[in-house]
Amino acid sequence: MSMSITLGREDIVRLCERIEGAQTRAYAIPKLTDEYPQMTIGDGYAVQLELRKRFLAAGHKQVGWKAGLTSKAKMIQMGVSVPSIGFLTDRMARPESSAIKTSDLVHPRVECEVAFVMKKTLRGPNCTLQDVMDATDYVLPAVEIIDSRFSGFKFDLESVVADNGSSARFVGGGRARYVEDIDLRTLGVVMEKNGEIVTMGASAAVLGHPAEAIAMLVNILGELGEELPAGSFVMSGGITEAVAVKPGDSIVARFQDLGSVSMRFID
Ligand code: OOG
Ligand code: MG
Repeated sequence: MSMSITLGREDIVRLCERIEGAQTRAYAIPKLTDEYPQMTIGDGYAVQLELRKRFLAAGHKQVGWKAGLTSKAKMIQMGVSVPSIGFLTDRMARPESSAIKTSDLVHPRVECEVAFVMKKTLRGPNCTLQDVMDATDYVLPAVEIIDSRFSGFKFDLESVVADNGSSARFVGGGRARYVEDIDLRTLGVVMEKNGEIVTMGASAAVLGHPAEAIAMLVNILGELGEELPAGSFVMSGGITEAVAVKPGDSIVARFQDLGSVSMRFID
């Protein structure tokens, strides 16, 4: 993965403003590589960093990170075969069982993920699954509401990284567990929409073990010169493909050993 930055400062700021406009005012834009076909993954992360700095300057608080495109189901659904990372802020968090507005989103989709809360700071390179297990305080079930800002939910890795990995909202809940008390690799998950099962899977779908996705995230952060601080809330990536939602829909994600997470969607 090339983390080299080829775009000049003006282009990075320009692309950041384009993404920020689409995110905060909920409209779709063409993928960035249509205009910048040469842009690299490093350029995508430079745009994401610019976006994070703007949100933090505006008073948003970063609560953690997310790994994306870490399961085969997601890679196939999106046509991208390399995982990505993005940042999570307090403004994206929603309480369990809440009504989530869709009018400030473009075309939301929901996905089931295992979330980790860290008790030790981790740094790449060479962060391993075992390092992650040792540094984890507890895990909990989560639903991520992703919302690509790109038309038709179609993008490439460079563009989706700049768009902060389609991050929009997330809901944590259910029952928090210590990693030593469960088998994190074989957790089954079932997602219901309006009372019907729409997708299901097992946590091993995420790089063989969700902690592997957190190790990958720490190693990407290392390449970007950053660490994963203790206290971070980290999502390991959708286990199944993402499911589109619209006003009126209700979602229940049932996780083996971790309880369930639910929410409904309104206009
Ligand atoms: C990119 C975000 C992927 C996941 O869990 O795989 C992601 C996308 O699919 O829009 O959050
Ligand atoms: Mg996700």
